[in-house]
Amino acid sequence: MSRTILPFAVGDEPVLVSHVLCPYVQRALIVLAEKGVAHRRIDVDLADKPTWFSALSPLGKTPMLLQRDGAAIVPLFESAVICDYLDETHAPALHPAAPLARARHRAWVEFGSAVLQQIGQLYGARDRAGFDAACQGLRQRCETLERELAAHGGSAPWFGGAAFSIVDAAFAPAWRYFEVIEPAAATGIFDGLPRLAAWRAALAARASVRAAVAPDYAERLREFIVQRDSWLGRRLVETTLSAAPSP
Ligand SMILES: N[C@@H](CCC(=O)N[C@@H](CS)C(=O)NCC(=O)O)C(=O)O
Repeated sequence: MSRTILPFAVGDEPVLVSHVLCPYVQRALIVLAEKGVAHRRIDVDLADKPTWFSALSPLGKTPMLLQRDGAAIVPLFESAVICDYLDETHAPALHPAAPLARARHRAWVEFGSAVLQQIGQLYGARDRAGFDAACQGLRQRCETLERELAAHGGSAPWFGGAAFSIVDAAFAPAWRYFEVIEPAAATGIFDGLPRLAAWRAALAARASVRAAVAPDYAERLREFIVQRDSWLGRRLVETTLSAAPSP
C-alpha cells in the first residue's frame, strides 16, 4: 500500500482535521480547550476534499484527529470516539468515573448526534411543510431532554449537574445553530422548556464553546444555508432584506 503524503507535519501535538462550520469538529475543539491540550488545526474543503484527507479518513468526514504513535500517524475518526480518546489521555476527566454514569453520558452524546442530524433537516427542508415537520421532530427531542435534565440535572447548569462534561461539549454546537435560525424563523422548539433554556444559555457563555468557532461563524453559516435551495435559506434572505436600511 502506498504511503499517504501529508502537506503538513504531525509532531507530538495532535492535528485536528476540521471544517469551519462542522458541529462535530466543535465537539472535539471544546474538549481540547477544556483540557488545555496543545494541538494544530487544519481546515479542509469538504466540497473539494484533498487527496490525503480522502486517503486517511475512512468515512471522508471531519473531524479526524491525527495522533503520532512512534513512527506511525494514527487517524482517529468519529467525534464521540475522539472526545473519549482525549478524555482518557488528558486531565481533567470530563466523563463521570463510574461505569454506569459514563455509559449514560455516552448514550446522551449519541442522542446529541441525532439532534444534529435533525437540525440538518431544518435547513434542508425545501418547503414550509418540511421545515415545520423538522421543527416538530426536534421539539420532541427537546421535550425528552427537558425531562432528562429535570430527572438528573441535579444542581445545573450543566447536563450532569455541577461538572461540565462531554455531553455538554456534544450539544453546545447544536444549540449554536439557533442563534442564526431563530431570528429568521421562530421555531417554537424551545418554548416552555426552562431547564433546557438555562442549559443553552450556560453553554453559550462558556469560554471553550465560544472559542470553538471563528468570529465570522454566524455569517458563514447564514451563507451556507442561503446557498441551499431550502425554505430556511429563502427565509434568511427575506429577513436580511427586510432588516436592511432603505436607500
Ligand atoms: N458521525 C460523525 C459525523 C461527522 C460528519 O458528518 N461530518 C461532516 C461535516 S459536519 C462531513 O465531514 N461531511 C462530509 C461528507 O459526508 O462527505 C462524527 O460524529 O464525527
